[in-house]
Formats: sequence, structure tokens, C-alpha cells
Amino acid sequence: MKSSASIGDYLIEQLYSHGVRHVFGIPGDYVLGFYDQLAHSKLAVVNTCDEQGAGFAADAYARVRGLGAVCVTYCVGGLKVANTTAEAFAEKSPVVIISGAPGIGERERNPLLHHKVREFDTQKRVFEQLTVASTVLTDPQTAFQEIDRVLHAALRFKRPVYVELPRDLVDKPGIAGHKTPEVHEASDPQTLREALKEAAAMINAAKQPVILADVEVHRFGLQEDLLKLAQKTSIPVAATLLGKSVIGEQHPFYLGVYEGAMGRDDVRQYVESSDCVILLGAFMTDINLGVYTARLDPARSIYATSEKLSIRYHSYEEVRFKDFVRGLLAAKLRRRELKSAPRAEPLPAFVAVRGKNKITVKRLFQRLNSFLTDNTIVVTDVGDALFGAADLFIHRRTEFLGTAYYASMGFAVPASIGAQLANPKLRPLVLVGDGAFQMTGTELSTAVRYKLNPIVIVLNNDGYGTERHMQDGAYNDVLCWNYSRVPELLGAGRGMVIETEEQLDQALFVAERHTESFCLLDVRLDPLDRSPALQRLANRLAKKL
Ligand SMILES: Cc1ncc(C[n+]2csc(CCOP(=O)(O)OP(=O)(O)O)c2C)c(N)n1
Ligand SMILES: [Mg+2]
Repeated sequence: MKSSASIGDYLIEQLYSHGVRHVFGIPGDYVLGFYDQLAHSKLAVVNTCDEQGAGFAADAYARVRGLGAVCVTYCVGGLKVANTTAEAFAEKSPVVIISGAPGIGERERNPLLHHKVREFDTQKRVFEQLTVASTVLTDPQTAFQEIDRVLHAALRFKRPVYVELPRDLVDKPGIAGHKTPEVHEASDPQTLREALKEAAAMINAAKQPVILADVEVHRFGLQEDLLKLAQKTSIPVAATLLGKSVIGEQHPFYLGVYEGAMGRDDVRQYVESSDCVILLGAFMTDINLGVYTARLDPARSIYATSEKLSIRYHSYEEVRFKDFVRGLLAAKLRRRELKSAPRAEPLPAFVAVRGKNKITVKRLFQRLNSFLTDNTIVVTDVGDALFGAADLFIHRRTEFLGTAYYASMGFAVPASIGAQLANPKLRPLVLVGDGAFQMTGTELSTAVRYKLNPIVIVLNNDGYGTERHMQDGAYNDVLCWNYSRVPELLGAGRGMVIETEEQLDQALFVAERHTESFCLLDVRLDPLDRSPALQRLANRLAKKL
């Protein structure tokens, strides 16, 4: 690092060296100095319409690229990304939240500066709850080390971190000649060996082992290792909903999504009757595993995550997730016959019924399934968009983004912006309910501005369909917008109204060819129509009310 580097420059340099190329956000006076540094740097600034949009975009960017960043002003901007940071924490996405703040020199005698809530550190204290590490860069002597520390934590734990930049320090030089330490977090070799020995013995002795792969396989970039492990041993792989697309779904050993009683019954039976379930990077959450209906017995499980490793009832400390997965791949595991495990069959080929046949949720997903290509990234919002999408047949890896655990509405449209900027080869297929679209759909403006071309399917069922099935009332209605006329507002894009199967077919044909900007399909569904998966879930949730 140059001896003259300022605190802001060092932060930019470090983000760049970890693969970040875009920073999402909205400026404000407390962060203008840093925005100026960003504008003169190798990082591109992506202005969203609202900070929440920036937060979701950065989260998706991090999921696709390995690290994301959002940059906002003090409190009015920062507190708007509290929700998206909570999501990134809950679903393990390494996002760096950078917030401007009043200068240290301005804080004397505690004046009532604009945007301040209670104390100067109120925002920092909020973010301590939502991140895995946080810092306020108040001292040039320690600022570079602090940046190293929090970025390392984000990458180590795949969770968000918070960096606050007082505006009078961002231009100040840090310590000259600072060297960024290389951090290698190694497993304890003996413990790792013991753990692998026990795991290998258990797997080799098992009659019907199965791998249940979840989100951390994505986050730690272990998809290739997982694939090799399955190929080497012929042990079949099921994914959770959050982990969906962790493995190309056309592989012969891919079983499908395991979601307890919500998912396909053959997958559930196969996993639950296994005498050795190898859970890799799994979150034991309710929606992910079918609202606690999943029956997985620890006595028959190997449970490996970045935070914990247990084999049956034995716990192992100091074993890194990556080392364990790679160790399994190198271990002596016997190769098996690929037996009659259930297969994730693609949905049947779709032939549109000609004429006035009204489109249904089930038929919509069948049609979308045949629309997916190797370059599609499916980004789903909460609601039937997510549940219906569980049955889509994903072609390769890491091509399914959804907030299947934290489940905040408004994720999908802004997330598609982050996803496409993170990997421009992908074209997002956004699945979003009308309710969720009304929260963050304006971010299509950002898509237009940065020349992105998502295909947005609005599942328009006149309101909060998911909730109608649990308990209905006028509070579940939303105003019916002219969604297909959003392009007129934004001066770009194609909008289409879909009432029938035939129209859906035609619209997708147009959307495939219209690549210069976004397409929006307003799919008019019956308010009480729903996917089979939602039907099952709603029944279960209703019982718990
Ligand atoms: C930010 C946020 N607010 C409220 C909820 C509660 N909630 C869950 S599903 C849902 C309805 C979603 O409506 P829509 O986006 O139209 O999808 P649909 O259920 O109709 O498929 C609501 C309000 C939530 N998950 N997130
Ligand atoms: Mg709806």
C-alpha cells in the first residue's frame, strides 16, 4: 500500500482485492467525501432508488460473487438497510455496510446534528446486532487494521459487517507501510483427521447414505467439490430450498429439493429413511426444511457447517467447513452402485392450450421451466413466487436466488440488479408477487439506468395471496397497478399483460428476443389460485396459528 493512502482509499483497495467491482447506495452529506473517492476509483457506484434496494442488490451480488458492498449516509440511509443486513446475516451473505457519519471533530459537546437519533453511536449499536463484526474508523493509527479485521470476518463467517466512516477522517492517511496480513484459518490437523476417520467409517458402513446440501456450499464455493464427491461415491444429493441449484439438477445423482412434508414425497422418504445423512452447510430452519416437519435424526447424521461439526453425537471443534468437505473428497470412500434413488424429473413439456384457457400458477411454472437456459438466474421473492419455483429444474449451479429463510418481501427486483452486475453473462428471471413488487419494483429504474435486462414475472393475484390461505381480510388486498405500463414511466422496457396460456407463450417469445432492456409480464392469476407446494405449506402454517 502506498504510504500516502487514506482510510477511504485503503477500504476501496481492499474491497477491490476481494473481488468487489460495484458499490450500491445513495449518497448524503456525511458520506459525500467517500463517494468522491469511489467515483475516482476502480469501483463503480450503482445508485438505486432506495437504500433498501441497494441493500438487497448488494446481498445478491455477494451471493453470486463472494462479497458485496453497500454505501449509505448516516441513520436515514443506514437504518434503511437494517432489514437487508438482517437478511444477509440470517442467510449468510457477506455484505460490507459502509456508512458515513458526523466527523469526530463535530461530535464535541454532543450537538444535535441532523440525522442523529439518540447518541452518536446509536446506528453502530443497531448494526452490532445485525453483523458479525463492526467498526467506527475513528483513529488513523488503527483504521487499516480495523478494515482488515472486519473484512476478514465477513469472508470467514460469510456474514455482513459494518464500517462507519466519520467524514473528517476518510481523507486522512493511515499508517504508512501497512501490510495486509494473509490470514489462513487452518483446522486443527489431528481433530480434522479424527473427524474424517469417523465420517468415512460411518459413510462406508451405511446402506443408504445421502448428501443434503445447503447454502454454505454456495457461499464457500464448494459446488465443484460436492459434485466430485457425488461422482466419486455415487451418493445421491438432495438440496434444501435455500441451497437449491447447488448442483446441476440434470445430474443422475440429484434427487431434488428436500423440504420435509412440503416437498416431494419420494425425496422426503429417501432422505428420512437414510442411515447416514450428510448435511453439508445446512441451516436447520423452518421454511428451509418444511416448517419443522423434517425428521432428521442426529444419531444418523453428519452435520458440517462453518460453525459446527458433529458426527452422530460427537462434536468436533476447530474443523473448518472447507477442509472437512475437501477431506471427505480425499478420504477412502467406497464407490457404490447408483441405486434406484428418486430422480428430479423435469416438469412435463409444456404445450400451451390455444384460445381462452386462463393461466394458472401451476401452468405458469410449467411453462417457465422450459424457458430456463444455461444463462438464466432465477431470482424469487417471497410468496408463491418462491414456493412454485422450488419445482423448477435449474440447469447449472448457483442460479437460484431466493430469501427462503428470512423471507423479506421486496428482495427479488433489486436482487436481480446485483446478480446481473455480479455476473453479466446471466439474464435474471425475476419471480415476484404483486405485493412484493409494490415494495421495491421501482428499482427497475436502476435496471434501466445501468442497462440491465431482467425478465420480471409479476404474479398478480390482487394481493397477499400467501396470507389469504391462512386468514383473509381486506388487509390482504393491494391496489391493482397497471404493471405492464411501467415501461412508459421509465422510458424503456417492454410490458405485457397475460391472461391466457397462449399469451404467456407469446410474451416469453418476445421477452427472449427483447434483450436491450427489461421485460415485465403482468400475469393475471385468480386470487385464490396457488402452487401445490404453497397449498401444503399454508395448511401447515394455519395449524400453527
Ligand atoms: C417485508 C415483509 N412484510 C410482510 C411480510 C409478510 N408476508 C409474507 S407473504 C406476504 C404476501 C406476499 O404477497 P405477494 O408478494 O403478492 O405474493 P403472493 O403471496 O400473493 O404470492 C406477506 C405480506 C413479509 N414476509 N415481508
Ligand atoms: Mg400477490
